[in-house]
Amino acid sequence: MTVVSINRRTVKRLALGALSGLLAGYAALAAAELTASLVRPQAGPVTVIGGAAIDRTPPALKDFAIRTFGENDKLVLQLGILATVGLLAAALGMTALRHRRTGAAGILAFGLLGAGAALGRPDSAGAGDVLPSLVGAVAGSLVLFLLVGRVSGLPAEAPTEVPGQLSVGDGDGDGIDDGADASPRPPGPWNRRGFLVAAVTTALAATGAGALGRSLTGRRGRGAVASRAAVRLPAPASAAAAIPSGAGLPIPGVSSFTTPNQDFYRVDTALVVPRIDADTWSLRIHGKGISRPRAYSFADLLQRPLIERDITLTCVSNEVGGPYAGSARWLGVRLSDLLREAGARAPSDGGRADQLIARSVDGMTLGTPVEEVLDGRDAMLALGMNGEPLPFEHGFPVRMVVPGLYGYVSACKWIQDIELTTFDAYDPYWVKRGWARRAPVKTQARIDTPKPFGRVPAGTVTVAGVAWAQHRGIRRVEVRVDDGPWQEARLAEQATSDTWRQWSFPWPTTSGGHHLTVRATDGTGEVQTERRTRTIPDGASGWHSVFVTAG
Ligand SMILES: Nc1nc2c(c(=O)[nH]1)N[C@H]1C(S)=C(S)[C@@H](COP(=O)(O)O)O[C@H]1N2
Ligand SMILES: [Mo]
Repeated sequence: MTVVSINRRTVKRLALGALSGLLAGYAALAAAELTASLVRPQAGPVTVIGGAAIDRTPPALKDFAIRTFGENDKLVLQLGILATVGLLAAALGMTALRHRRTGAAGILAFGLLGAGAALGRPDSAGAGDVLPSLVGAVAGSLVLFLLVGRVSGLPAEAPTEVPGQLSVGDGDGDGIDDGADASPRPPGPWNRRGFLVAAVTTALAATGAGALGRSLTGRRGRGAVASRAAVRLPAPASAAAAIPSGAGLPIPGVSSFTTPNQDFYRVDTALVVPRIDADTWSLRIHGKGISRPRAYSFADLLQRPLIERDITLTCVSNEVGGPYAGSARWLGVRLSDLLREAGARAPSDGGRADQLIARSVDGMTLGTPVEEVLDGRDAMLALGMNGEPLPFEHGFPVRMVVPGLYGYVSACKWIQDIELTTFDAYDPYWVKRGWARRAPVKTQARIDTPKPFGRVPAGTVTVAGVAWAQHRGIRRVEVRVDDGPWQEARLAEQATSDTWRQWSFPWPTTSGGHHLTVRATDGTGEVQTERRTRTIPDGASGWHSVFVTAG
């Protein structure tokens, strides 16, 4: 026996150990997802660990992820978790070659971690949530135990392969060394066929379990899909003002005045989009100063007089020039009506509560100033978005929309509870993570065209984009070429002060590279600040600038 062949044998053993680990990990996840489909899809280990990871992500890393992966951030996170699980499983598989019980126990330990994460989720439905992780771990450790048992016949060092030798194992007749790791014993023969059969069986069974789980989960959401399909949105009692024909400029590359639902940006922490059956949904309103707490069904809200408004929504995580802004026509119930009926009063009117906490079915909490909700602006519980029921991604059946405030302090999707409290008494989700308690939208102008580092032809080029300062409106937009003077851009008509406003600027180019910079002035006359700030704690500020080459 040469050194080379010993190494090759060792490598083969390790590879088979790693493969056993990977298959065990795969079986564990598949069994877990199947169990989750029966218990609660959101309780699956990848989802709960992903959720726990999101909750613990430092703001800087979250911003990096949003910047780098955009709306694929959740996909990247899930792939990262799968890759980590794969690596750990392979390592446990190799460990199990020598210490079979340790390997299997390792998988069980990860199952306990998953179960702990499941219990710690804010939307945890209780003890049943631990089942997916635990069932998965038991399945995984059994698979590992079994597969590694078949590999143990392949010796790492001793050249004991004797054709026709009978299985020796540990004497219990299964040819498997399943205990007393320390005491050396003659290994059984390498059972290639046995391993192969077990490995393929595991892979097939896991794939089947996973597919079954996915289809059961899909079926679970069917009630919600049907309830959404059955929604007939009534005509509003107070229709939105017609959008002036001059509000949308016919310039290629400019964000359309109304953002179609399928293009609307999405920012949330939900790894699984909640699919709520509108027929069983209800919303509770209670808390400080609410003398008549009550619950509303979806039908209750639909029967009320509805308002329809064009409102632009912006995310606090939007970088200067970033994509997280969109405008839609929302249909909903005036939130101030519901609150006043329940007995609420604005702090300026002697009300004791200054913060409204909105809670979603997935455990998210958002804190909105009560004063703003009651100050006459069109704060609403939206049921419709651009003429259809809310898409699931955007909060079906009901979400909040408050003009002028960043989404994280106002726009609760999948809302199920409204509680009046004080800023002193309670910090919602993002505030606990370092973001500001109060966050009115900052004035921003964005160059949509030309694109950064683009090439433009010689002659006059149309520079254009959108500007927003929700609830204050946009009074002026100016463009600067390189270090030249500020020149006034042409403004599209303003629909309302709650929507963004398009602008354009004819730029007579000179050949070469140029910096184009834009700034807006809001309806109060305040010029957008040049001072660059990060998104945290209360939104990015500074001027948007693009570099383009002309000629
Ligand atoms: N339940 C829930 N609601 C939420 C969030 C969330 O993570 N969960 N994110 C908020 C944030 S940060 C923003 S900017 C808006 C985005 O709404 P959209 O995804 O419909 O554009 O939703 C808000 N509502
Ligand atoms: Mo946001």
